[in-house]
Formats: sequence, C-alpha cells, structure tokens
Amino acid sequence: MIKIALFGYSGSGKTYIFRSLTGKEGEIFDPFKPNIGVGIYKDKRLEKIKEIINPKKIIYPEFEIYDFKGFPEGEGFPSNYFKNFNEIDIIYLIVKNFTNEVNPQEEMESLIMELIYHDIERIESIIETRKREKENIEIWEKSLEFLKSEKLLKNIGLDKKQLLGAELLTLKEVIVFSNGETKQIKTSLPIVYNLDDFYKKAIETLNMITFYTIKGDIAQAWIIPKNLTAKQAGGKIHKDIEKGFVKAATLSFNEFIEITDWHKAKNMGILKFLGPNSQISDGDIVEFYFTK
Ligand SMILES: Nc1nc2c(ncn2[C@@H]2O[C@H](COP(=O)(O)OP(=O)(O)OP(=O)(O)O)[C@@H](O)[C@H]2O)c(=O)[nH]1
Ligand SMILES: [Mg+2]
Repeated sequence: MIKIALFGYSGSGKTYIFRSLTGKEGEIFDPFKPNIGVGIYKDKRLEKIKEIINPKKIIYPEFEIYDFKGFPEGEGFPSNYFKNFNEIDIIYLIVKNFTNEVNPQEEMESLIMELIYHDIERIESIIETRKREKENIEIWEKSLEFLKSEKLLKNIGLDKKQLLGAELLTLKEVIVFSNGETKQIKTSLPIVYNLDDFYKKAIETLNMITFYTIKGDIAQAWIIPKNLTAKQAGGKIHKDIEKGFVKAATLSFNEFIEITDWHKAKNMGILKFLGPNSQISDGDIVEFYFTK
C-alpha cells in the first residue's frame, strides 16, 4: 500500500484532513507516534464503472495515511521526529491557508527547509564516519552541496542508488497541500488545493497509473508503476497471472463508458490485445488471459 505522511506545523489542519480521508477519529499528542489510518480513494472512473455494470462488489484503491502531531512553526522539528518517515512514499506538506493571518508561501518554504536541514545533518554525519573509515565521500559531498543550495535530492542528477538506505527525506516525493485558498502559493512542486485531488496527485507524482478489472461480480481499481509491462501488471493481481501470462485484452475507459458492455466490445472487435512486454495505459479496463 502506498504510504502518505501528513507533515506540517501545529494547527495547519493535518488531523482534520486525516479524519476526512480515513474516517478515523481520535487525537494524537505524541509527536513521535503517528496515528495511522486507511484512506479509500473513491476513484471517479471506478464509480462510473459501478454505475454502468452495477457489480456486487467494488474495490477501491487504499492508501495508508500517517497523521503526525506537528511542532509550532517557531520551534521547528527535531531530527528524531522523522524516524517514522523511513517507509513513507510521499510527504504531503500541509500548509495553513484558511485564515487571513497566514503566510502560506513562507510556511511552505520553511517546511521544505525542515526536510533539507534533516538531510544535511544526516549526510554530515555520514561524511564524518566515512572519512574516519577512509571511504569515498564524493557523492556525499556533492549531495551536501546540492542540499545547501536548497534543492531536494530527488532532483539531483546522480545515480541515487548509492544514497538509498541513508534515511534521506528529500529523496521522497513531496507534494504541497494548500489547506484553504486564502492566498496563492508559488512553487515548482506539485500542489493541490482540494482534498478531491489528494490521491490523484499522489498517483501522478509517483509516476503510477490506474487500471480496472471486472471479474465475476467484482470491479476493482489497481494502481501500478507506469513502466510495468502487461505481464508484470498481471503479477500485481496474482503471481499465477504473471507466470502463465498469455495476453491482456484492454479497452480504454472512454470506449467502455460509450459501449457499456465488455462482451459487446469484444464482439465488435475493438478490444486491444497486449503481449507480455506491452504496457497498459492509464484508465484501461483489462482482462488477463493466462494458463494455470
Ligand atoms: N476554517 C477551517 N478550519 C480548519 C481547517 N482545517 C483545520 N481547521 C481547524 O484548525 C484547527 C487545527 O486543526 P488540526 O487538524 O487539529 O491541526 P493539526 O495540523 O493536526 O495540528 P497538530 O496536531 O497540533 O500538529 C482545528 O480547530 C481545525 O478544526 C480548514 O480547512 N478550515
Ligand atoms: Mg493533529
């Protein structure tokens, strides 16, 4: 499951957002123990498919949402605050923008700097250790310089494999959530202003796509990395599909809602058939053929 952390200063609206996304009540007071809940993405296309075929069961994609107690803006975040961020895929910056007495631009920039400071500290300590052990520090020094110019490591044009495992935050995807629309925010990061776009932007930012299956009485949405082959995509549903993959029949979402019937589309000869190494497109309805 994709893991999303809500990160922001105290009072920016993280718990409010967490409750809207997960339906989970309760408040947290310990900044080092997040409240974790499951958010169901009511994908609009799957809703439409549901309307058309009225399946017995419908399975929406799920995300794991982490609500952390924030620190006040003037205080900042201690570095051990981030020890629970290691498994996180996306850091959503929750920026307060629902009253007039805020400066969301400054608040966002300051949150980004919290992430950068954390990584600078990490790398400085790694460099120190490696120096002691007489190990190569070239990539670490380059990374440090990059961070010091206030840039996120995910944009560094180096082989990032070597940086993995170092618990760096700025290698992760970062999205800005403007909580309210009182003021405009300028940023080169992905940004959303509305909870309705929360998951859509997450999927897009992770370079993932959604496809759909209608099997028996179940319609389901699947989120996979864009670069997977059809065969690998089948493997996300069941290992047997990948092992015995023959082909995948696909129909685009728009064609499906026009024709409204998979079998009819099949008889019309408009299904597209993909071999193991072809790729599924975002929005496709897919049927896998495989041998057991
Ligand atoms: N008007 C308005 N109030 C909001 C909005 N989002 C949150 N609030 C209110 O702002 C206050 C703080 O929100 P929380 O969600 O508790 O803030 P938080 O980010 O979880 O704060 P910490 O847990 O201290 O880090 C609460 O009274 C919310 O009801 C919003 O979009 N509009
Ligand atoms: Mg809270």
